[in-house]
Amino acid sequence: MSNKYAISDIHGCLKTFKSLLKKLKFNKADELYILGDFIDRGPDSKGVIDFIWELEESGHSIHCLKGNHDQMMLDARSSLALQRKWLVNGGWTTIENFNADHIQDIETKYFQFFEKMPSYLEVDHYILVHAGFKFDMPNPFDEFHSMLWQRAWYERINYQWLGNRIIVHGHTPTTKNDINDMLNNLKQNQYIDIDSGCVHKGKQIGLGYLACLILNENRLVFEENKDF
Ligand SMILES: [Mn+2]
Repeated sequence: MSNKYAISDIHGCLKTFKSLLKKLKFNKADELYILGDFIDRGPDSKGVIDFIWELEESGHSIHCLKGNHDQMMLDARSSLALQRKWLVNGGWTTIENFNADHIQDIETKYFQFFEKMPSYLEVDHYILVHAGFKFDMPNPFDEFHSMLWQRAWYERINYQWLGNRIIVHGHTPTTKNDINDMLNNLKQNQYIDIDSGCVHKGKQIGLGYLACLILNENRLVFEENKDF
């Protein structure tokens, strides 16, 4: 039995990520899709990336999409203003976690990991993306900024373009109850946000979970934050 799993917004919460994979019994026959925001705010961003590499080296299939935080870390190299933007949005924790004084101290392989990531993926009848789409484009797949940053796009979905596909995304922290509701309405609405605000534990009731959508079963599994 092999499964296709979608997870988003790990944000350096390595213990929770490991614990969720254990709960899922993630194995080499499965496919894991991670919808971006691997880093920032949580305690072990470096560890999350190293662990993904370890899993890949041992023969697991993992497909990674880029999130806005991953892009902010890439952009932080190009100007001081962009570096500041990243640092105040959780990048400080990441720099410290890498034991670095400056972004230049972080090994190139971590930047390359993000650089080669696509912004969306189509898997069966699912479209996987970090944030969302700009639906007034003739082809929403052409607009990269929205795929990393867009919020509140549900009202503007172009269902003619979408056809029978379902959009799975992260980016906007959403309570466990609201995510469960979205799963129940999946057939009509054709979208689901699987960012259960793992790193935002304690900020609002219903946040503080790492969620997984099992694509082949249309079933959700939640793991409570184990990192703090
Ligand atoms: Mn995020």
